[in-house]
Amino acid sequence: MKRSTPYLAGAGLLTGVAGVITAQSTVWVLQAKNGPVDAVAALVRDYTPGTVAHWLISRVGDLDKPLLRAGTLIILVLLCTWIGIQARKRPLLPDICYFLLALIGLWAVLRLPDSTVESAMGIVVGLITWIVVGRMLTAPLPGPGDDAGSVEQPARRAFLTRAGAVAVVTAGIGILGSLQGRKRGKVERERRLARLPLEKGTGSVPPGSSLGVAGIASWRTRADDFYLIDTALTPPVIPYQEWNLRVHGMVERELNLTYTDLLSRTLTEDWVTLACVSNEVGGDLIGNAFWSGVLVREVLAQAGVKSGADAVMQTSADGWNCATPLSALTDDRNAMLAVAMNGKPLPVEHGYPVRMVVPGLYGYVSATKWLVDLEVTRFDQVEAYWTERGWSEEGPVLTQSRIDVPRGGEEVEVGRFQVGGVAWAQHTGIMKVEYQLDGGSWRVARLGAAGPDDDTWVQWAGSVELSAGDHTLVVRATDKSGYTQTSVRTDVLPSGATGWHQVDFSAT
Ligand SMILES: Nc1nc2c(c(=O)[nH]1)N[C@H]1C(S)=C(S)[C@@H](COP(=O)(O)O)O[C@H]1N2
Ligand SMILES: [Mo]
Repeated sequence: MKRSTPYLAGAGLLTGVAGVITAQSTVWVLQAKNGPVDAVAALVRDYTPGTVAHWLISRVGDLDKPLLRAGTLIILVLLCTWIGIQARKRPLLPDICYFLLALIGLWAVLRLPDSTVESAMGIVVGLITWIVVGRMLTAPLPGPGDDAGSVEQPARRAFLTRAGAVAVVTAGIGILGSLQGRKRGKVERERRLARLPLEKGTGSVPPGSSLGVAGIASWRTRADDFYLIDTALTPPVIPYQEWNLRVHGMVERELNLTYTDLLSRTLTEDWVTLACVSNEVGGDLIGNAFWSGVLVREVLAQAGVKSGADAVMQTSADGWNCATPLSALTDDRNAMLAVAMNGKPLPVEHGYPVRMVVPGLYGYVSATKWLVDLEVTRFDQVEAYWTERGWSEEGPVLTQSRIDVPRGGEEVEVGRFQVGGVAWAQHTGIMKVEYQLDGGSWRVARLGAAGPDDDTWVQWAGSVELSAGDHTLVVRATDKSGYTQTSVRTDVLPSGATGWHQVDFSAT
């Protein structure tokens, strides 16, 4: 045995462990099902011949699961140790082996029915860790051509420094990952068990809001399907007991509200369509949900807004902020501190425990998730996250319409064909939607019902007669202020995209 062998073995072992820890931490933090360790253990369980498995279980009783996990880990770590020993002799071997092991891991995860993309993310992170850490640790060690493979200073020092750093960093990641995972688990339990004092619960969908055309976005967006936009790498996880909202700035009385304070007030419940300013024409960064929460204007009235104020700076637990026109929070549009989405406590990703929902404004100036601070102020005294980055100060939602059927590039049958989609002008309301086939005359679409106060999108539908060949469908909406969407296409920056949505498709 060459004297470098123990070092290489150590490098392999440490690499193996580091990858398992980063992979598992990723899954903890993302709160995904089926971490890599358990998934591979399940794979081993399922492919162990029944008689052997039965015999083993009868021997070890209740310990079968911990032993299965430990056994899987020991085999993996032994393999990784061997990979380390081979690393300098066969330079390609480590990467190939890590790749194959990751493939097995991926298979183990994806074969389980309740796995998600997040479950697989752990494997990807683990593989990257293996490849990077494996190189880092073996690089300082002598290769086969070097002086009989003995490890002299400074190679030894370099190796030990790197190994120490890897050990400390991975231990840190593991501890943080498991803490974050545990906190998230606790919050998910608390969300599941919460009984909010909601009168209308999940809210009933207004009659006639759905036109029954297959392919149009469902009028109510399920929380799972609702678009997600934020700057948080991992969402803040805030148990409701720890949540607190400070209301301060240009007010007569500073307020500090707890979650229980909020729930003891009368809750407003309302359908509101939320949209992102970065939504391209035809894009899907928009969703409609039934929200429940406390009216912001009641909270502001209690605090007593001083004259001269025209803005409210909202800050999230993760430091993100936005400035909202005071008038939009105090007028009749029922801006709310929302605690529920579609009748359930807000999902963590959508701002649990409390977020702001303001009908008619884009999310980046209004819809703060994980909201913890409201400062009544003046626009000329503040700059917020997105306005600092070139987006406009005020963010009213622009009147827009989208074609959902047909999809771009779709091939449909010749003859009569139902087209449709959605249109929105939150808090103004959609008056009319028109569609145009192949540059012909504009035809008026059928409209579905909107939610109360016109704070929601509407579905639209129409029918066209299709000949064989390529076709183009265009849509435009007119809102209740009488404004018809301009055909001029503008970029989403700085205040939202304008222009008509157009879809090219063909009929055969
Ligand atoms: N804390 C926080 N809140 C935020 C954001 C953010 O980055 N951080 N993004 C905003 C933007 S740009 C939009 S469009 C909406 C999106 O809300 P959703 O992810 O629940 O759909 O949240 C808003 N609230
Ligand atoms: Mo957004």
